[in-house]
Amino acid sequence: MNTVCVHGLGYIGLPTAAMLANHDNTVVGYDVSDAIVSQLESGEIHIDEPGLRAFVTQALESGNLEVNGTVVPSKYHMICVPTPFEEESKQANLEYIRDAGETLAPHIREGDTVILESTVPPGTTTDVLRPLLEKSGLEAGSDFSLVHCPETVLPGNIITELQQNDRIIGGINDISTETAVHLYESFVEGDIYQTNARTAEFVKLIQNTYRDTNIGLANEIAKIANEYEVNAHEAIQLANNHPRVDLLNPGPGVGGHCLPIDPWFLTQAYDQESLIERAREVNDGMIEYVIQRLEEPLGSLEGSLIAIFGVAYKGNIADTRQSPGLALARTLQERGDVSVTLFDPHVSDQTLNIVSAQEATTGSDAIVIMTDHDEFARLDPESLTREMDKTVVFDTKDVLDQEAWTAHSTLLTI
Ligand code: SAJ
Repeated sequence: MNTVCVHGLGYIGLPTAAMLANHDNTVVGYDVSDAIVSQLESGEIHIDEPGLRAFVTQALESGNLEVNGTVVPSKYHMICVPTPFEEESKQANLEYIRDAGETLAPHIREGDTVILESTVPPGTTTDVLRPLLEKSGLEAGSDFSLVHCPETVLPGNIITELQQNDRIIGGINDISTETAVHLYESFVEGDIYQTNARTAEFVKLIQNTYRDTNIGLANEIAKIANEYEVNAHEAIQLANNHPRVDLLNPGPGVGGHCLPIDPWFLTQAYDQESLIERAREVNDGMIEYVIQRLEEPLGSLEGSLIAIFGVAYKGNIADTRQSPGLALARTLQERGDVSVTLFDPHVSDQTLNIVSAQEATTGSDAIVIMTDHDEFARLDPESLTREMDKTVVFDTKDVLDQEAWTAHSTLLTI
């Protein structure tokens, strides 16, 4: 049986710790936050993810998973801490990785393996983490193994993807890679590919950059389609029937904690102008585009009330990090004389003043659909538009029944 200490019990660390425990590894989940540790000890799960509560409970009840406020000696140490993005400098903030390295160093023993799962700029495992771990007096690659294995799971489907996705394991040498492969083989059903640490870091970033840039292209195409009075969603679907075309969907921008950030991690040390940065600008610029499109039927938005439907960063989840819906609300409010109301059937954040759909639309001039929650497809146009002042509806995610809504509103699509 492997012993594993998982450092950081967030969106990735907690499900991974439970996954390892549910596959016969002996796991200690460690977090610096006393609040998270005590919440988990009392059986409360602080992360909203389908199936996670039962999965973690199963791991805790089996006795294979314990949570702890201190690091324990283990054969494997897996670092799953956040790497925040510095908005001003467009650089990765590696403070939590450094803290994790400093905390872990005194506990490493000969023969142990340290795995970094956090998403990081290329070179972080060898240039930032390695020297901190070697403060232990042990040498990475000979005394202990050191590996980067990027997480690739999709929020909303984390448990399935943890098990089924392929994994890329990049050690600082072959022995490091092999010892980590042994651990991942205990639960991964996908293929495991072996490489070096820097390539593994790079691959993770290009996966998310590919997706972000593809969405950037779709958004640019949507703006051009609008000039030609072509429905962008229909055009893209038709284009994708070609065997070598695979465009993603346009929308009001790209949210979450990965796609809007990882392209910057990739290019932070690259000083040429890049397509990647341009795509980022296009995606961030979609909020202004949404506002411009609203101004076409409404004129100046001054004095208007806009009902924003969807403040989660994407459909059918409750996570609001880098959410386009909230970015739209902030931008409108910063303009001065525009009021907003928020409706989201998945988000229960007390700080946001989320109201019912009916309350959000009463007296409003426009509804803007900002996420593709399944519930939005079932909204009733007649009752929701009845109490509106002006009946503009902007469906940026192509979720509404166009015929039904056109009968009751001025319907805009992206
Ligand atoms: N979006 C669009 N159009 C699309 C698809 C998505 O505008 O066609 C928007 C969404 O609405 C959302 C944003 O993009 O605002 C991101 O959503 P997502 O579902 O594309 O991705 P994330 O951020 O939830 O998860 C991504 C995934 N990466 C890839 O698919 C390459 C996931 O597998 C990664 O593990 C995760 O980032 C991560 O942690 O890096």
